[in-house]
Amino acid sequence: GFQETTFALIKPDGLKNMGRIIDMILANGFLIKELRMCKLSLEDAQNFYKAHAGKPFYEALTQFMANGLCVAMDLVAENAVKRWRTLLGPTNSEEARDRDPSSIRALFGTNNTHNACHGSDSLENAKKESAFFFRDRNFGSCARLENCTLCI
Ligand code: YYY
Ligand code: MG
Repeated sequence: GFQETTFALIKPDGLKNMGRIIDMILANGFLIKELRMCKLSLEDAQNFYKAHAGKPFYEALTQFMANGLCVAMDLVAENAVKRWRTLLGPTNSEEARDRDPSSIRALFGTNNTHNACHGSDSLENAKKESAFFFRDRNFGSCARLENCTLCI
């Protein structure tokens, strides 16, 4: 099968479990192609979740996302989009604890808003979300890793 890249974000409530979350990412066979810690402005958070603008949870969600550090990652694997969302589990962490107790949201999330991590829902959105978080990435001649094959 083909390798694909999805976009993952550890949300502010997940940061304290960053090590355990990255352990699970690696144990499940993903490569981490890009990783950066960052803080979203409220405007960034509103833009990231613009598909949910107007919903009753939008205000609380965007305030929460802008209220601490996030960790943005590009994850590479076969069927990465689907496999990362499966590893995340259901959106609501309380529901995740019933339906998929070994999922990331079951283990590290709290409720329907504070759910530890984000995962893109399509390849198209993964490209858009990654482009936003890694927009100043140095394409082409990456000097960080010698003989690195990830930037092809
Ligand atoms: O893609 P996913 O994150 O699993 O769920 P979405 O339905 O796209 O919602 C995005 C984000 O919004 C979710 O991760 C938490 C928050 N949210 C919420 O606070 N309350 C809801 N009832 C639904 C979603
Ligand atoms: Mg979504």
